[in-house]
Parts: sequence; structure tokens; C-alpha cells
Amino acid sequence: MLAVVLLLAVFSSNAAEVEVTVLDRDGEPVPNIAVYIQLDHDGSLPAPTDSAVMAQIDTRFVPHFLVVQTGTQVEFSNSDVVAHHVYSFSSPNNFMLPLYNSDLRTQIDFDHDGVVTLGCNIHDHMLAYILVVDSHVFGKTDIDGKTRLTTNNPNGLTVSIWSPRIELNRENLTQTVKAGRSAQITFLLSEKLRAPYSDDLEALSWNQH
Ligand SMILES: [Cu+2]
Repeated sequence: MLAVVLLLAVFSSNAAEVEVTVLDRDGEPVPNIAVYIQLDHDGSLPAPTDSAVMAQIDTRFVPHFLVVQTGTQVEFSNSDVVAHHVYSFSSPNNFMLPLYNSDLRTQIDFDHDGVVTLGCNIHDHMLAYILVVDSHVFGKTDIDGKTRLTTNNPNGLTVSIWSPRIELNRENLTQTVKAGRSAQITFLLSEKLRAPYSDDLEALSWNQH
């Protein structure tokens, strides 16, 4: 019992909590924004331990927007009675799956960081994004525009945000935190974003329950 207590104490003395808030130009919270932390001078990252799923349900991708660490295997599971033919032209993570039904297991390893835009050759309206990050500390803002991430911070860290609703070249999407610090960070977006994708809001309200 004593050993467990000591371990917890050591962990908490090194841990930094980063609370991130994303607000639009009117000060309104912006939900469903990806937040990821990169540690400075960290050397190599631990390999991703989790796989992820980009499902197809009612001819939509679920979720609309997925964040994974570089090297993560993503399964494309088809829950529909119709077949899908999923692809991405986002080099160097471009791929083309075979036409597949629910009985075929299909997965892709995403070995390069960047944004992967997904489509389906059968259903033109199907659209989704996978953000691949060189980070194992990430999350998304909640309905209050907030997320809290905990990590070690021996050398300083960089906090970045992304969303398909943000135009990358118009915002300052990165802030830094000094070594050993916890931080509360606010990103103020200079533009009013277009309305969130309805599936995103459904997923968020689900998470509230
Ligand atoms: Cu399809």
C-alpha cells in the first residue's frame, strides 16, 4: 500500500495540467476542436497503444473528425447494408480501400502526421477527417469549449489546435508552455466559424450523458 502512495506522489510532482479553452471572436465557446500537446526535446514518442475506429453508419462516417497518434491503425467498419468504397487523396497518407461490406475487416496504418480527408466513391456526401499528430496527448474541446490534458513537462511543451472548421492559414493555432509549468491557455479565433457539422454536436451531447 505504501509503495502505491509513493508512486502517485512522484507522478503528480512531474505532471503538468494544461487547460485549454477555445473561444470565437464573440467570446463564445467553440466545441469539438482538436487539442494536442507536443513535448519539447522529448526524443521518440511511445508507440501508440490503442487502435481507433472510423465507422460507417447510415452512410455517414462516425465520428466526423477523429484524432490519432502517428502510427495508429484505424479500422474502417461498415455497419450499413450497402457497400462503401473509402479513399483519401491526402498525401502521404493517401489510400484506397477495396469495395467492402460489413463482413470485411479493413484497416489502414497512418504513419505520417497531417490531415487526412476521407471520402467514399459510392456516396459523394460522405466526408470525414482524421488528424494524425506526432503526440500521444490529445483531446477535443467539450460543449464549453474546454479540455484538460495532463502530461509531464520537463522541457517545455507546445499546445496546438485544429479543426476542419478553422482555416489553417488565418489563425495562430499554437502556444507554448515553459518547462515544469501547468497552464491555462485560451485560443481566441479571429473568425466566426461555420456551423458545426450536425454529427459533431450529436456526439457531444451524447458525451454529456
Ligand atoms: Cu459509401
